[in-house]
Amino acid sequence: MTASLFDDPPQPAGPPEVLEPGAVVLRGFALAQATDLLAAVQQITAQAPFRHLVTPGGLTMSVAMTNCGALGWVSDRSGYRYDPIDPQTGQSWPTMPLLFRQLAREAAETAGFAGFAPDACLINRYAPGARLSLHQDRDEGNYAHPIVSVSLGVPAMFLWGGAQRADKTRRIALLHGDVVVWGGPARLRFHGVLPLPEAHHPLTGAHRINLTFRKAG
Ligand code: MD3
Ligand code: FE
Repeated sequence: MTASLFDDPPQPAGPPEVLEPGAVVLRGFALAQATDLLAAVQQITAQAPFRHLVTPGGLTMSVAMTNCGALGWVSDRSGYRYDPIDPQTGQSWPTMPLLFRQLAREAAETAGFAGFAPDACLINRYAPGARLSLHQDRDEGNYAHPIVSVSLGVPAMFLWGGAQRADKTRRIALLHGDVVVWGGPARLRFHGVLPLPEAHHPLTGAHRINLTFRKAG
């Protein structure tokens, strides 16, 4: 095995890094909780398994998804929505663990968004080659609330665009334990994730797991 850019460097939680107003990267913010977060993801997926959703256009997403919290993000041929019921099981989504809620709240507060109380956590699982094309997150009720994202496992290259799909994009490496808060003027930026490289992480194997915390209701 050769050392590469994708190896985790020794990584203390760093100072908040402002990408642009409202977009704040907290390197290593979730590192100390990573094992507990992943154990909670396992509990959640025992009740609400990862699945590949179909877009309104009929394409199957390469990223596998599930949710916890009062609301879950789903897609099918009829559109995108937040739903209190998992359409696959007919049951409520698993409860959002306290650990998740506290981490999201603390990250948001560190980035300048005090009082963030998410009611939805979308959990994305990337296998090698899985990607997320450029999109905006526009299915939430109130864009005044930020979105908090937590990256775990294999590092990914995140694409950060502008207010229009055609705007120039920047590439930002998101590593195990990194947390990013997207609020204010950054909330409706186009963004995506490049195909996940073949790599191995001791806690997730070939996968990357991303948690995104939202106030959807
Ligand atoms: C910027 N997830 O679930 S996290 C998504 O890595 C999503 O799985 C990606 O985009 C992932 O919708 C990126 C970073 C992220 C999440 C939501 C945002 C950035 C955002 C919402 C608005 C602006
Ligand atoms: Fe998104």
